Amino acid sequence: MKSQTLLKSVSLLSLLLMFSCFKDKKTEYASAEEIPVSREMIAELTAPPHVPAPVGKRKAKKLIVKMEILEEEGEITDGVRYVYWTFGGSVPGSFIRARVGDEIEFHLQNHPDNKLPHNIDLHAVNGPGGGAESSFVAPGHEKVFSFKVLNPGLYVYHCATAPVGMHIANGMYGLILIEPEGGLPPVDKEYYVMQGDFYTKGANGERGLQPFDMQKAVDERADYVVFNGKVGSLTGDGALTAKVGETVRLFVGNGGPGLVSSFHVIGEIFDKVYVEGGDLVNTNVQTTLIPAGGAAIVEFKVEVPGTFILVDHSIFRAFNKGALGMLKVEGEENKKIFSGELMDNIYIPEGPGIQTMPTTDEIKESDIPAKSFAEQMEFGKQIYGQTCIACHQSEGQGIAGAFPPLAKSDYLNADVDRAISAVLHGLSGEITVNGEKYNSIMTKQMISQEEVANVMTYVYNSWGNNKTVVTPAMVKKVSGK
Ligand code: HEC
Ligand SMILES: [Cu+2]
Repeated sequence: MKSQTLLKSVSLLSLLLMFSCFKDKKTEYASAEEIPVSREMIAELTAPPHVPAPVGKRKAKKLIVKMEILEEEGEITDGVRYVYWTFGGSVPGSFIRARVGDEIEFHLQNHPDNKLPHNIDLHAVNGPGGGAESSFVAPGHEKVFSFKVLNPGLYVYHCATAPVGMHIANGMYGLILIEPEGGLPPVDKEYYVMQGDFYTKGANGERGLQPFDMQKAVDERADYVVFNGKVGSLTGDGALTAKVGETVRLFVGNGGPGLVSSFHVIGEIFDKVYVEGGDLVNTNVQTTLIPAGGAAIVEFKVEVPGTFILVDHSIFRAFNKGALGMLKVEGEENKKIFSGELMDNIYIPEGPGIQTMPTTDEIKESDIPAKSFAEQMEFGKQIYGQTCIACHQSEGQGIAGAFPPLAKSDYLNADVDRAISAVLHGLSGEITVNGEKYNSIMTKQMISQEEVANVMTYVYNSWGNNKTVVTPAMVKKVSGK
């Protein structure tokens, strides 16, 4: 009896041994710590949305990273300036790409023109403060420390100098990717996207140089929530691109400092998500949570052409605070996968009869005509708040690269019939508003002619426009009915 149990446990043990041997075969070394480094190499660093070349099959190396800290003024949105503190001159900071087993010699350089000391905490480091203590560096100095890369994954790095929250809020964060031995499987397109929340003394859109607001940051009342440091960095000319049939990999980080991201791409499903940037791969995901100070790798194949919108699905952040980016996909339509609109049928719940469709083509009887300019403004403001605000924003400022401004819009002020037509019939194709090109679609607005007159009057008599009064008769003329 006894010998039998012994035999059993011995065979179990050898099985276990075999299994662990097999596991170790993959890396050849018992642990990442033992992977030897061959030569030295200067790390390629890239500004967002670009990433350095994949590590592929290269051997572990001594990788020299030279990161320069720059404090510099930039624009967070049109007319709103902000002093960013950056790793490498961009927000998020330069992307670092390494492999397991690399020995990273990190040079943190604080530019002599900077005003403050800084440091770096890399979540890819096994060591106190993630390197923060060893890298604390005054303006005009360079600190060097080194670490062995043990764990694969996508990691956040950030400044950890007091007040830590303020350094992060000003843009001091970025991503470091540690690829496993042999590299990640190749894909067609790779991009670097990182969310961050910003807190300014003035409200969202308030012009001029805006200082950081500590109290709002403590309360987590963000004025801006953005991808890649500013409103509109991934729209218009900054949009990400791909071709139909390609697989896109996004390295997505969240610098915070305060908010968690519900990362989503409108019109796509993530085929794969490396959850929290680690080894666990989830498949067929609609929205993935990215904690502040965390990351995820998402991958998806694009099947049809079009513009796919990247958002934080805490959706007011996307449409009102800036967390909106674009992926433009070109190529052949595939009607089998997505048909587009096939029909616009008349739907009558009570069955066919002598009912009429309320459309923009005729004035609804329920519309009470405005009796005065003041009433037109009041009704118009209501319509604006119900329909136009979602895209053109509360002060008519629009969203850079996506929705043109109505405030001080030269396009609007130049031609009233053309503007009325945009609302009545919709508008698409390239237009130029205040020197910026837009090439998007505004669908026709389902409001009556009376309402069009009111909302246009409101728009023309707000935000520095030319004070045209639009009458229902003018709308009727443009509608041709
Ligand atoms: C779903 C988003 C959306 C809504 C809602 C919307 N628009 Fe637009 N609007 C756009 C887009 C996009 C364009 C630019 C179209 C293009 O690129 O050709 C535009 C263009 C315009 C323009 C001409 C360009 C300019 O900036 O002067 C006017 C005027 C305008 N819209 C007025 C309105 C009014 C008034 C409403 C509400 C009744 C409204 N829009 C509702 C998206 C929208
Ligand atoms: Cu700092």
